[in-house]
Amino acid sequence: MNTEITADWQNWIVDNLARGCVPQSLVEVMAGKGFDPIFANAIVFHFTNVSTQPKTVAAPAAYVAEPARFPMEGGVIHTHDRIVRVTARVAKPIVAILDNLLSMEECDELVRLSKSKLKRSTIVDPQTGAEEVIDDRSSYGTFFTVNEDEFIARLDRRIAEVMHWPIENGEGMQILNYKIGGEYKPHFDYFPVADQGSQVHLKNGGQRVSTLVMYLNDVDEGGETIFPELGLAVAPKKGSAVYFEYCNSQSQTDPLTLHGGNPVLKGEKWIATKWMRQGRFA
Ligand code: PD2
Ligand code: ZN
Repeated sequence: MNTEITADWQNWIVDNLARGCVPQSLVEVMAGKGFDPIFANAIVFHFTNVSTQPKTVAAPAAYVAEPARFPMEGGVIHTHDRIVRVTARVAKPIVAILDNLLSMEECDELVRLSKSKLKRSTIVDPQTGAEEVIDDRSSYGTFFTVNEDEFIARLDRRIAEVMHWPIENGEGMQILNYKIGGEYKPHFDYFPVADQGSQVHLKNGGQRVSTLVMYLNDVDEGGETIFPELGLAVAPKKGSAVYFEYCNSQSQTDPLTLHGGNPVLKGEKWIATKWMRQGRFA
């Protein structure tokens, strides 16, 4: 299936949007010509954000909020093996704080299994798509593959139930460790479609749609997960988690989900993160 876009196709999209064609109709034509529909969606909606009038500056198309995948009422989520409590929610963007997601023993086991495998964390270079080490992300991390063993499979199943999204759309669980001063400056977890470097990552499973950050220890001081647009700071608490979602059915992404990890001031910080994709992630 085609996930490359030539200059001719880009011109075709821009011209048709300028003529007033409905974006969805362009996606359908592209899908009929062999393009991956998720990719076609992302590209067409990217160009809806770009001015087609040379002398006017078009306001970017605002993110259109849709009904949440995550339940926006009720205090508990019954998973196959554990009752998880929802202790706080934000509606715009969709954010939820969860308690009792992992047991103390599960947190300790994830840390124990990861300790000897840690490597400096990377980010995706916006131009090339290559994984790069930068000062903005000073953690050490490692990944488990989905359903790697019985223990991880049980957690992956519980996490998918909490995120209300198929287990096979999830990337492998990532474990991160921050020492004193370690931080992750504010960023988006989704891949900006306008960045050339995003294209290679969008090919496998499409866009990221939601994130679950799980806290594996209590941090003595600092290390909060922050949402600067909301003025929200979530303090790490062993076994708890913060969930947020940011991609709608039109592949638009929600910039209000800008978030980061504050520097650790005392002690260290261990987290597990799960990212969900639009489609199956291989
Ligand atoms: O460590 C965190 O709290 C954090 C904050 C923001 C982790 C991530 N993002 C991430 O791994 O994407
Ligand atoms: Zn993040």
